[in-house]
Amino acid sequence: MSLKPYQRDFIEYAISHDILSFGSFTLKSGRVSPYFFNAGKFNKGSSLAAIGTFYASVLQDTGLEFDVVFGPAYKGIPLSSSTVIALAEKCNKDVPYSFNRKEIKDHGEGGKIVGAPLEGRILIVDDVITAGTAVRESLSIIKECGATPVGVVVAVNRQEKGTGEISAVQQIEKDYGIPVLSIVNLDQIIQYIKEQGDYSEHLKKMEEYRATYGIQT
Ligand code: OMP
Repeated sequence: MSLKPYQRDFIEYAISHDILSFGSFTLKSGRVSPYFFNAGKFNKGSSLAAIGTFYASVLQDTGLEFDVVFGPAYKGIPLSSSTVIALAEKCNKDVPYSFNRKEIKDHGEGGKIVGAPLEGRILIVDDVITAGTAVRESLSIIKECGATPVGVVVAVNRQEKGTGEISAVQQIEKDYGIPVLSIVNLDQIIQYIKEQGDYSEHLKKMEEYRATYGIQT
């Protein structure tokens, strides 16, 4: 399967800005990975504009319908805000958005959710799915508010096993009956590396990692 132009642009952007890097990284799950995607490095105006446009491209590509975008604290907050800006500016779609506080505020306006009320069909915008823990937390926040999650979009789907033999993404799709979209997945990153040849020293480690923690596709 060939990479779409926006997927290729995304991988090139992420590598050239050191957002996607290669080496040895211990993940939240305890797995030691030969690559890491650090969304915290979308740390200036032009980067936020770029990442918002990449998310908007996936959403346009898939045509998923939703009423409100939800950005989980912390990294999902700037990602979801830049996504709704890109949807308004590039797709003529003015979508409300909100995010959660990690700490409950008991004064002023109070509460856990900031921004638009979490009502109707909710799309989660987050950075990465590995074992799916972060996304499951967001799904329970949305359900607690009485709203309906209709999908998740992440920048990178690492295509790793969850607790069983199927991937964390497949498990979420099965448990919640919603699609999990991504700008790119691990297979597409590996495909890009193969095509370029520039990162060949990382290829073997990436493939070994996929063989250990990935799923059979
Ligand atoms: P899970 O909760 O296991 O799905 O891991 C996803 C979270 O891990 C992300 O929201 C990040 O906080 C972090 N992470 C990255 O940011 N980039 C990666 O490449 C891998 C991870 C990770 O620790 O798995």
